[in-house]
Amino acid sequence: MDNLFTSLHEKIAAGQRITDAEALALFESPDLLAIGELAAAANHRKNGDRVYFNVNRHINYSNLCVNQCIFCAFSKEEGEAGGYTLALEQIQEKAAEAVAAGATEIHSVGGLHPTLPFSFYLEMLGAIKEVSAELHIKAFTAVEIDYFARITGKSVPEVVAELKAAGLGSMPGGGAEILGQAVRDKICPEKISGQRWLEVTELAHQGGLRSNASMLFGHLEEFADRVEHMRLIRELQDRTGGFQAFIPLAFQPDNTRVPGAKGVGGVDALKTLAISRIYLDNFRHIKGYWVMLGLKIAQTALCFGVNDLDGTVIEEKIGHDAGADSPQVVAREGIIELIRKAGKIAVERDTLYNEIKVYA
Ligand code: V47
Ligand code: SF4
Repeated sequence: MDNLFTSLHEKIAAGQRITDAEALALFESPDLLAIGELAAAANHRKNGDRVYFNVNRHINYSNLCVNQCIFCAFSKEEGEAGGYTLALEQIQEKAAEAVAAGATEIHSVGGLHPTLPFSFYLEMLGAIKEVSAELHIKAFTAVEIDYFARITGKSVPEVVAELKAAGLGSMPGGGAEILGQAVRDKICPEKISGQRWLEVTELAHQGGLRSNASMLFGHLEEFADRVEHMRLIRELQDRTGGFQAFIPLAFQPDNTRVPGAKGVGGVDALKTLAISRIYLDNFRHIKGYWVMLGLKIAQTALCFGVNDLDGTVIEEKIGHDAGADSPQVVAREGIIELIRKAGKIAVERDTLYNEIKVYA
């Protein structure tokens, strides 16, 4: 084991890539602090002491979904109690609220809606831009983009071009879950395959959209599935360079149908974030999404290779419907405080990581 850490320290100092076998050995190692040290060193080479966040707002336009992923507590079937679809005016109200709170980004995703036409999504983008042309809209995962292509009969590049023309700025990283098909068959059998998620994302990058990549961990997957997932993501990033951040999402078990579901422990969360930092040498940013991690682990993760805390969020549904006990919103000052108390420099960024303000 000691040999593992000595050789990995050398690799990281030389900016070299670690292998799948080494990543797996890290997952199997009990030495959280040694893993954290490697990750912190890898992060420091890329980002120094800077930790990024943005001021944003989530708008989940609808929770109706034709899929039934067993880890999802957010989606409802048509006609089921609790199902909703926002009207364009409601979306505009939420966007206006975001602007008033100083937001630079709207993060918008929804289920795969049984009946809404593609024109709704184009109109939604236009309606948000009408509120403020300055707002960056990060919306629609690769799963939704694939669905739009299917309901319209258009190609993915056509769908991407139309969404861009209507105001889409970039794509969030959802829908990746675990890309390996054996796990997908168990947790989200109706969802597009991992291969298709990669293909749609590659086409979106080629069409000029940046995106993120997420990994849902802590359900039925093994460590080897996490490593395979990161390998597929790393390979795609080698081809396109279109990813901005990697986001390990800690599974929240309440109201889900994952057999034997338990929450993710702090050690597993920190280890997974740290290993992703070490393994994904071609990613500049690792995002600690505080909604799923909780604020305390998200802050601690800043000493374990994480350099981005996402945003102020406001009204998050996907994690909270599944029992996340983090707050609904953290104000700009709250995020800055978390970062400062971890001994780091808080930097407000826009969605594309242009620096807006450094809180020295
Ligand atoms: O794809 C669903 C996950 C994702 C649960 O790109 C769950 O900046 C935990 O991708 N427990 C959507 N996770 C969220 C997402 C995201 C969030 C923040 C920022 C960005 C970004 C992307 O949430 C889904 C799925 O993987 N999810 N159910 C659950 N029970
Ligand atoms: Fe639908 Fe997405 Fe939930 Fe799966 S994770 S059921 S695709 S909303």
